[in-house]
Formats: sequence, structure tokens, C-alpha cells
Amino acid sequence: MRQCTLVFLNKPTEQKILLAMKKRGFGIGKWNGVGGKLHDDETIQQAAIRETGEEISVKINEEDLQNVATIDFFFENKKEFDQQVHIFFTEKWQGEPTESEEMKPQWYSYSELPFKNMWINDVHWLPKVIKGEKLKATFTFNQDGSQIIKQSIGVL
Ligand code: 8OG
Repeated sequence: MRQCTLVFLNKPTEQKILLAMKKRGFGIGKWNGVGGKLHDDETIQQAAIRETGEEISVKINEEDLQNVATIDFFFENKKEFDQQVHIFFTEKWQGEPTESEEMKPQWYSYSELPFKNMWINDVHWLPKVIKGEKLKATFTFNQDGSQIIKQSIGVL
């Protein structure tokens, strides 16, 4: 199954996380963490760090990445879309989040997350992760990804 990363910068003292608006490609127009597919020669953590650098010009040290969730996404009748997403929070980084060709970053209060403009499943797991839960979840979507057909959320 294809492996992807997803990183959220987190400021617990201000109750804020960083989301970024995807400006092109898969998930265009949605607010999300930053990340993408693993390259052949890299670990999950290396991919998470590389993608964060490419997309918002922020540097993270590997020991500061907290693995908060692993989610498997399945699409009905579209095996080639299946992916496993490794989700990290970090409270420590270097540099200011900066807009790139692909992503426009913005801080959001925990209580004002823009779920209407996020992936439809995020409302089911992101609030739990913000509260400190570590999750292992599975979501199955219909063919075009517009509806959740099945879900399970457990402990990582
Ligand atoms: O390289 P590309 O931008 O296509 O990678 C897709 C990114 O989107 C990657 O960081 C994983 C993430 N992603 C999905 N599905 C979902 C989802 O349902 N919710 C969230 N929050 N992120 C997702 O591929």
C-alpha cells in the first residue's frame, strides 16, 4: 500500500495547530497538515521532514516528531488509491511557516478548525489526536471519496 506522511505543527500553550491550504493536485482547496508520498530511499520520518521543508520551509529534527496516528485509507473498487498515512505532531521546529507553490499555511485555534474545507474523515480523528490520544484508524470511502462507507478507530 502506498505510504504517505502528514505533519501538523502544534502550539499547545496557544491551543493552535498549523494547517495549510493545498493549492494544486490531490486534495486541492482543502486545509490539511503538510506531507506527501515517500520516496524509494527514505524512511517515514525522513519523508515527513523533507515534505515539511519543501511545502512550508520549516525544518524539523527527527527526535521532535511525535507519531500520533496511523490511518489506512481504502477506496471502494480503486485499490491503486489505497494509502497508509503516518501522522505526526511537533511542538519544535526551525523557521517560520512560509507559503510555497503548493501550500498556503495558516494557524487555527483548536476550537475553530475548518472541517467543512478539510477531508471528510478528519473531523472523526483530528480532535481526538489534539486531546492527546494516539490512534490507529481505518476509513473506507466510496469510489470518488465523497462518502465514508466504513470506519474503525482504535489505539495506536
Ligand atoms: O503527495 P500528495 O499531496 O498527493 O499527498 C497527499 C497528502 O494528503 C498526504 O499528506 C496524505 C494526505 N491525505 C490523504 N488522505 C487524507 C485524508 O483523508 N485526511 C487528511 N487529513 N489527509 C489526507 O491522502
